[in-house]
Amino acid sequence: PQVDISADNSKVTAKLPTGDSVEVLLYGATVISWKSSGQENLWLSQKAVLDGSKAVRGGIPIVFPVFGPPPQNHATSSLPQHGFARSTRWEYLGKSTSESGALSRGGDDSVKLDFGLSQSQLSPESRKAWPYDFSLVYSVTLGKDGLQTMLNVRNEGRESFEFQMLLHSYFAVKVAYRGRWAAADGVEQNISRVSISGLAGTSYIDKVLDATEHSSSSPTLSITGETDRVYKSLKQDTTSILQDDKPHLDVVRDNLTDTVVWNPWKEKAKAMGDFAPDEGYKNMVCVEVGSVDGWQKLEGGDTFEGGQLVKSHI
Ligand code: TA6
Repeated sequence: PQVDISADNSKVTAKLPTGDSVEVLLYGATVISWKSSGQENLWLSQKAVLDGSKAVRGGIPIVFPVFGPPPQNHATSSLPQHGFARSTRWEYLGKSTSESGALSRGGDDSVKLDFGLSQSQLSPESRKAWPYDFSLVYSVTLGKDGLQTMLNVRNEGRESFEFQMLLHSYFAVKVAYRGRWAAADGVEQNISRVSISGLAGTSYIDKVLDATEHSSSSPTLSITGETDRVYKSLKQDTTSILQDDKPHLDVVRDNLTDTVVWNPWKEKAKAMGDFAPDEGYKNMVCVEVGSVDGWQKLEGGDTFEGGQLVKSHI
């Protein structure tokens, strides 16, 4: 495996002998690219701001310590939506690689990149807004199974705190055709051929329908309009993105119980200044694993770890 840090020290890139690669901005420890079998699996807005002045519109932003607009009368009340992790510069802590054995011809090469964020790296306003002594280690591992991203949260203080976390993954929607991304049959390659499975048998909060609670009975969810659902306490650990009813990406939760499915659709996409092209909502879907229903409580000195393994079927 090969690991490079950009000349301006803003981005770390890792590449495997297979050609698979991952790119991580130190800003927000935001994964902005994950390529496997020569294809980009993540969606990144053409107007995504990548200079560290605003959370990235695309890739995998990290949501911590609060998901969504923070509640009133809570320790997170004065934090911005989705917390500070995605809009603070993390430290690159280093890499660990495993070389494949001569016989496996690169089959089990893998590379793990570690990033750190602790209270001392926060802006004064973030530290004031959420005055807890914490440290995060975010591990991004690229291997033959896919991309694993794990967040380790540690309470470095004596006072307990509560938090939510979520990986706000923007996945690219295309239809593979004999290994190539093409308009296989002239039909537009987009969200109309996508469905999401693995969400049945639980309840979800529908934020498009005024955050009302619904039961989720159908085995798959098609995206036919603005979609913003928080599926809670899912029993099984995998949410899959199907294209033409065939599994394309599996998003496997690790020690997390909730999955959010989001597509802004036409109007909301147009209304976001950093969302481009306007039609881009047809080529992306967010499947976001997290612990966002209620709060995780962490006692002083304790740690929590949760994340995802994303596997591509291409
Ligand atoms: O994950 C879905 C969501 O909470 C939506 O409600 C929408 O707000 C989206 O996140 C994007 O939020 P952002 O703060 O990145 O514009």
